[in-house]
Amino acid sequence: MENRSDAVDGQDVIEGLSSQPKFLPPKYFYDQRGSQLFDQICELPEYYPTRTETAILKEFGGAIAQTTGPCEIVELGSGSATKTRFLLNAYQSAGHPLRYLPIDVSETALVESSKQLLLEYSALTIHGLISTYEPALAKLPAAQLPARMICFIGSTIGNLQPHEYSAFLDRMARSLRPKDYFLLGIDLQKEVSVLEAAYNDSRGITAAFNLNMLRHLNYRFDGDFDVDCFAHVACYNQESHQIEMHLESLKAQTVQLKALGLTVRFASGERLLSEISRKFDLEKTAQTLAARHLPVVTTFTDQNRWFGLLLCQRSPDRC
Ligand code: AVI
Repeated sequence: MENRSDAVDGQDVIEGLSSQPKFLPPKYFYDQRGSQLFDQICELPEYYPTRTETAILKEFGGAIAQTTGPCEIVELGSGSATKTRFLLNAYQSAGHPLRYLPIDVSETALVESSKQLLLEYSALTIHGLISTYEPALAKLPAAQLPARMICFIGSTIGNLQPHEYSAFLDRMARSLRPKDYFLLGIDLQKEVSVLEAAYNDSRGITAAFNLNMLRHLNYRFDGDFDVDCFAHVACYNQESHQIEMHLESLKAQTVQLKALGLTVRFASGERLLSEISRKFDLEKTAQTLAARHLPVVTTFTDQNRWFGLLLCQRSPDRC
């Protein structure tokens, strides 16, 4: 297990809360409570992405293993590696060697899931990296199998801002050798009512997840956000094709984050953007990937075309 996590000093919080309109990076959702709430979101009847992508992986894992042949599986944001098991099962059934390189910022999640996987798959070798994506991709260890497949599933790519998305795809292309694979999970554009229900669930779990970010900031930066004075708001922006999740201030208030030396004023009704979740078009995404030396080899989707899993293969650079 290698630790390459980068130091976090809250500079991004200062920047986001000093901007107009205010924003916060979605990484602050994920303290221990936030990760638990996210796991609960994945089980909600309204939140279709997880179960839809899982069903796609279950159905087409064999086709993926057949296309790539023996290859090591790198996973960005591996978490509890629940969905990964469908890939490992498929590679095992195909008689391919099992080598897995999970990358996650949470040491606990990485160690616990790796221990569990090693119990379940006797032929598996694991090289874990405790890291954010960028440093991990920049320094992946030398491949030990003929090919490598980097997986970025769960539509986490949808939480990147457009400029981060472009930079991420460029970095991905640089991290892969020609003929290596990139497996990308994307949530697709669909009826607004389905999308908005997924981020406004009837049990209020998504609201608790959103508001927990403020508790996390209080803990981390000695803050005094009164969580009861903010409300969860999530709506679909049809022009940008993205869910926008906000924390709305329920009154005029001042908040301090002592560890950052920061005082922030909120007007009544002022919204702070806590997350975007972009919804993609299959054909346009394939064009973007092809332009980045990552042409799509096979597209897997569900019957409703609600979620897409794109298997891309790194093309050689042309001079
Ligand atoms: C992690 N990510 C893909 C989730 C999403 O759907 O954008 C995060 C999430 N936010 C609210 N619900 C789920």
